[in-house]
Amino acid sequence: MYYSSDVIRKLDAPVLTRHDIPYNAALIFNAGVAKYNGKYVMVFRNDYGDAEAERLDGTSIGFADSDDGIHWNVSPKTCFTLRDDEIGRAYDPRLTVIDGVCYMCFAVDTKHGIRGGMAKTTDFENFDILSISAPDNRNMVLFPEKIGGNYVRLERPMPVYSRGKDRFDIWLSESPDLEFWGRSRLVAGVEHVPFANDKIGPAAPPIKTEKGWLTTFHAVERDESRGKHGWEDSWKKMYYAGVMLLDLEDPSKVIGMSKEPLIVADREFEQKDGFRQDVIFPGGMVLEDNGEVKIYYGASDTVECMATANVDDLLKLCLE
Ligand code: BMA
Repeated sequence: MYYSSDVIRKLDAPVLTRHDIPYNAALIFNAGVAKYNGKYVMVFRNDYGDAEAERLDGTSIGFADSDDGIHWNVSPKTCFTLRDDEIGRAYDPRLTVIDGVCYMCFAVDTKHGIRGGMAKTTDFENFDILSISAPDNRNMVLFPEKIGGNYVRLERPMPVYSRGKDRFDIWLSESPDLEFWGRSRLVAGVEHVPFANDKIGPAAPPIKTEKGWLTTFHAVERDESRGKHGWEDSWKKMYYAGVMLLDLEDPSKVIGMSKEPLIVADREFEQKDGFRQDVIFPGGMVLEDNGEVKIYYGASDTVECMATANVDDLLKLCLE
């Protein structure tokens, strides 16, 4: 049984729930957050339907902004939806700002597999899609600057044939233009994470520190003895957040990672309520000038939460 690390300070309540949304919303979670033009900006996943009846009808992405990163103003309309004959939905958005442009990575469910998409925007109303990967890949996060002349992203392909069900790992690819991606290499395998027995994947986009790129990741522990933990008949997975440090010049090299989870579902509303209980999924990490790191995470696939930690404490966890 794990608890959140001592370095983590959680807010007492979620920063965003379905009750804050001016349109149909059942589950609000797995948001991407960045600082942009003097404000905090958030894109969040909204699974809409009827939460009371535990029914979901579809997924959209909504937008909110904030002056302090805690209190959010939600836009009156959703900002991004993909749906056609082939594509079912876009979800789990992540944000990275490079040179005044906001890049949004997202997952795309299609009839022919799960793909990873990337788009750019400056106003959160108009999005240009730059690339959508081959299946099966998702959980993409873009680094906030070029490294060695190329854009770089972390990603999580799903190699079912060769790795067996759900033995998924964290990878990295490079691109000269955000459209063509290559030079792919492994960053960390699920077997390298002591608190995962199922799969791992990227979480929030990395932040730059003197010691390396600091980034959270999600780590999944499967427990076959678990029964009903949420809306479904059974939910056997627990999602923890971990933190790791990647080399500044070659971020496919892991300098170190936390030996225990960084954030665990240990609040009543993270463990006992919601669609899928015991799920923590960071999507945004903001480093403030005073060394505070704001970590935004979806909890129970139901609400969006925030915790803070000091950057030096996070680095220490990776280097211990
Ligand atoms: C993953 C994704 C996430 C979700 C998690 C737990 O496979 O669908 O969006 O948070 O499962 O349900």
